[in-house]
Amino acid sequence: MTRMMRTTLALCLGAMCMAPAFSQLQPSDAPPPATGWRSVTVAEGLSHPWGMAWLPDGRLLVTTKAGGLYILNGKKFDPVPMEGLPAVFTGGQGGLLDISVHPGDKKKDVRVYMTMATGTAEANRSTLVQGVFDGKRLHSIKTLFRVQQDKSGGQHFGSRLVWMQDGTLLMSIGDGGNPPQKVGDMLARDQAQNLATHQGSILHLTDGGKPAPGNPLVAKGGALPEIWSYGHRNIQGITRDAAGRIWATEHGPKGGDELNLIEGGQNYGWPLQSYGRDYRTSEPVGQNVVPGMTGPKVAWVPSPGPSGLAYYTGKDFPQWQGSLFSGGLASMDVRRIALDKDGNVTGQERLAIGQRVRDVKQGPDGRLYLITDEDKGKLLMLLPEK
Ligand SMILES: [Ca+2]
Repeated sequence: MTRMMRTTLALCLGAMCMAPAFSQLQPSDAPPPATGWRSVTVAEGLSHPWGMAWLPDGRLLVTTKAGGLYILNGKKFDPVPMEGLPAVFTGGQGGLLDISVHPGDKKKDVRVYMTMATGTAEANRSTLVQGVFDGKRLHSIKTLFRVQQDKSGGQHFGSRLVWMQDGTLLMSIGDGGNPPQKVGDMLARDQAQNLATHQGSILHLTDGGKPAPGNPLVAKGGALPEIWSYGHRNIQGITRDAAGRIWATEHGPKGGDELNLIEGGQNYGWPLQSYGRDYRTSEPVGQNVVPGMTGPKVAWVPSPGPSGLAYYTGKDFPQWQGSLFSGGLASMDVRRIALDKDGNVTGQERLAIGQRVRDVKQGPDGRLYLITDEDKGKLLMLLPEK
């Protein structure tokens, strides 16, 4: 009998066999290239586009970081942004951010939701705004939700939106910034573990911007009623898959960007659990694995800078159906993340784009679309290779 067999037997002599020592997630480097695709420019010229959403009539709305909302007519963006949008704070990563259309609005008047940084360099916060698009213009613009406390500086606002199957809304909020940035009397980073503030969390809201009923952390003393999950650093990609599961990508520190499977009530660890290192000290931030905290499904080292996340069900690429597509700012690519039916990551590939990818969405036509983060940003469409 070998030593290994004796060990295995010993593990089974108790009340039950212990589960095999769980395999720890290994960080992913840049994956191999995907083949069989090409990108085509649909339109271009918007300065640093950030988010995109399709109207029920098939037209596309695109936000720009500087605060403009543009509509794509045919192959050209209207040269003038829509009027009436609130002033946004555009310092650092701040600006007009994500956009989403109410999934229940199919006729002429549609509710349009936008996330943005509002305020000044000294006092700003992530904000959710709603307007009604009547086919030509946006009206009845109002603020639905504001993070309950100001911060200073231009780091880590989030902020992406995704609708759940029941018509409620998830909104991501960044942790507020890197040390020595503070929010209140605490390092901003540590606010991600503080359920009494919104920083570093995903919020679960009604379509009117109120706390969705039944949020799982409400029973925890002191948890703000909007918080759905926490321990996040800065989520800039979020989507829902065909099974209704929510996936989100977040920026880690230096290394340690993550893909997480989001479930209500879970603590995703930041800054106690991470695969990254502090920018200033290069020391690891937290531990790779912390009991009681939910670890990522993918940890990328080095950091691609993920922004925009789509779940693909289209016909152009049958072999890619059921995969996630994650835009990369620093990596200038899109990562295809293959999933099995149970939501396990089974592989990754890389689609090199050559420009910073800010958002990825599947259009109503089933095609994959990207926007690039440039002075003259492009709307790209992915097609099978000729
Ligand atoms: Ca984490």
